[in-house]
Order: sequence, then C-alpha cells, then structure tokens
Amino acid sequence: RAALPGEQIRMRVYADDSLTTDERAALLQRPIVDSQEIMRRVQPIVDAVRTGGDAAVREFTARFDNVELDALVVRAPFDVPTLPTAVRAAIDQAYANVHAFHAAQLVGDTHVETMPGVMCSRFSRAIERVGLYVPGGTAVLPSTALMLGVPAQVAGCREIVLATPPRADGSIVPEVLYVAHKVGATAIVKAGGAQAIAALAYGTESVPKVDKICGPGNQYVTAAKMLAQNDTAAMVSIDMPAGPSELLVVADATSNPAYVASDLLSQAEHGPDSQVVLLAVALSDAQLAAIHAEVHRQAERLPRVDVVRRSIPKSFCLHLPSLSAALRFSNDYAPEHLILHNANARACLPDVVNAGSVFVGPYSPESCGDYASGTNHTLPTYGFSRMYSGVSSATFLKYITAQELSRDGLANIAQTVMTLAEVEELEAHRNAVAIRLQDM
Ligand code: HSO
Ligand code: ZN
Repeated sequence: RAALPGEQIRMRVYADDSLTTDERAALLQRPIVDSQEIMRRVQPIVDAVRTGGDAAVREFTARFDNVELDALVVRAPFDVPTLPTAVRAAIDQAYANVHAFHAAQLVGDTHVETMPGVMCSRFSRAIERVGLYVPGGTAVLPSTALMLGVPAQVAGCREIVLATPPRADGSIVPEVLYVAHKVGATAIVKAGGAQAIAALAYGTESVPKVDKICGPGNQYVTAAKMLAQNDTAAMVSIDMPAGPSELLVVADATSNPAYVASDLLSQAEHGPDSQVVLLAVALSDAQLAAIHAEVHRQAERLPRVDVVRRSIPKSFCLHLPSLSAALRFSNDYAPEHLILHNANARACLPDVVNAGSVFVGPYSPESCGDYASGTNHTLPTYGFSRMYSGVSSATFLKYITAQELSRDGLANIAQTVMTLAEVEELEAHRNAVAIRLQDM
C-alpha cells in the first residue's frame, strides 16, 4: 500500500537468517505481469497501423495523446532550437563522454589462419536502418535519445529514425530535437506507444520501415516490440525485453546513510512500479534507522514525492550477515543497476555475475550513468541481466564471417571435410571437395 501524506515513507525490512526458502524466492521475483492480456490489447493497434498506415497512427495519437498532428514525420536537417547555454553545454559534455566510451567498443576485424592455407575472418557491418524509441510519459527523456542515438551513430547506421510522443501542441521536445541533430538522426516520428513501434516495424506512407527497434518503454511499447519481432512479415528485431527500472544497493557500516538514501530515491522517483532493493550487510539497528530516516527526510522534499510514496513501500531492505551473502543475493536477483556502497567496493567486481551496470563506491551515483559518464542507461531489467547486455555499439552491428582457402589449404582440410560428409551421408558435400582434389 502507498504511504499517505504525513506517514513515514519506508521500505519493508527482512532478515536473511529468518527467511524460508520460499520467502527468499519471493523477494527475488519481480511483480508478475499478465503479458497475454497486454498482448491482446496491443495486437489490434499493431494490426491497425500495419493495414491503415499514417491515418491509423494519427488516429491513435489523437485518441491516446490528445494531439492532432500536422506532419507525422520530420526529416533531417532539423530546425534545431536554441537551448539555454547550460543545457546545451550539459548535452554536449554527455554526448562527448558517451561517444568516447561507445567508440572504444568498436573492435577490429578478426583474421585467423586455422590451418595452413585456410584463412577465416570476421568483420562487422552496421544494421542499415534502426528505429530508436524515446519515451515521453511523466518525464521528458533527451538522455534516452542520447543513449540510443550515440551507439547507432558510432556503429554507422545509414538511417536512424527516432520515434517520440509529441508535446500537447504537436511539437517535439527541444532537447530531444537537439540530440537527434547531434547523433545524425535522419527522421523523427512524432508518435509514441504501440502505434509508434508498429509504424517503425512495418513502415507507413511517411514512416520509414526499420530493421531493428531499440529503446525502453511501458508495457504496451514492450508488447508491440515483441509482437513485431515475432511477425516474420515485419522482419524486424529488438534490443531486449524490458520491464520497470530497478536498483539494488549494497551497504555496510562504512556507507553514508544520506548517499544510500539518495540513490534509492533516484530510482524510486522513476515510477510507482520502480523496484528498489537495499542489502544491509551487518548493519546495527541505529545504522539502519539512519537510512530509513534519510529516505523519509529526502523523499518529503521531492517534487515527485507522490511517486515515491507508492514505490518505496513496495521496495525492501534485506539484512544479511556478510558481503558474500549479499553478492549471492544480488547475483540471484540480477538487477538492472547495482550500486556497491560497501568498503573495498572495487574488489567485489570479480564476484558480480549478473547485473546490467555496476556503480562502484560512494562517489558513483546511478545518476551519473543515467546521464553523462559514458556508460549506457538502456539496460536489461526484470532479471534479464542474466542473459542480456545493455545497449552498446554492438547492438547496432552484426558480424559477417568469410573464408578463403588456397589450393594447398583445400588439400590440407579435404580429408576432414570428406569424412564428416560421409558420416552425415551428404554425398554432394563430399563431392564438392573431391571434384577439386582430382585436379590437384
Ligand atoms: N534510470 C533510467 C534512465 C534514466 N534516468 C533516464 C533518468 N533519465 C533507466 O536506466
Ligand atoms: Zn534514472
């Protein structure tokens, strides 16, 4: 239940040594979403856009966003707005850092001579046309345009199409427009929700069809991405499944309660369904009370206190006897963001197995990664950090392999290939080698 105004804004508290196996498993679970029901509601929207094109997108935008659009798509070069100097400088700095980190992720081609005369190679190519979804909702998110646009630009995508819900007057958020310009976006679609995803997946009269769709969004956006990916007629892929944003913090007796609380709240203010977990390693009652007090004190001063009143009471604090027990729980939870507030935080990194992005030590708040340090903030949630990576330059690349065998190379490998072809009883395969061998 949400905290009422005036009531203490407080996380639930559990102690690891008194949890049953089932209780521990329940704490590791994310809230269950009825994805079938959401798919049932989203499928008709996707179908309508696939068959109805621009008119359908306009109709949904009028119905859901209350906006009557003039032009649905704006193409580059954009009319770049003049931003306040400080905002422009901040975007420029963030762009430079994110660009530097993502450019460094480009690895060169691979060439390996596996046997004498057998040359294998691998090289990357940018996915040609990509769609980047920048959510609107309760906050404007130019940082998401940056986190998707920079890696697409670094990878060298030919067409970068941004989709974002328009403001009430039908215009694009100026900061998003500025970022779109910086990352070399080729078009901006003024639409959000499932209708925007469907337009990117299938293309419409004015919306260019793309090959891959990336970016966070609500459950409808996520459902539309999944539906499009499953439809071979769309021939489109997506970055990753997504759920509400989440944070796990490890704190010990050396941690600053005010810093810990500030990090928990920065995540909690995203939305009522944000997931926040605090792992308290051998904290005294007084130390834990100090964190609770800070959470409440700082929360009451936030403009988004109403969001926090709903998200914090759903969050929990778990008492654990040791750092190793905390890291075990964290790996089992597989958080999107992990902040290590404990002593010798850096020494824990080798033990982190599942996490989207790690923030090491007291001076590395998640906010820095959300906006400007260089790492990407589009990360796997809902436990998917077990098998997915966050968005990176590789998200916008694919890899092609090649081989060239010399005459000697073919002679060297011939017997191996012919024997395996015999095992599989694929005579044409064997013959493709044998026919050449005869001439040698
Ligand atoms: N923490 C969010 C990203 C974000 N924060 C955007 C602020 N703006 C999900 O990683
Ligand atoms: Zn954030």
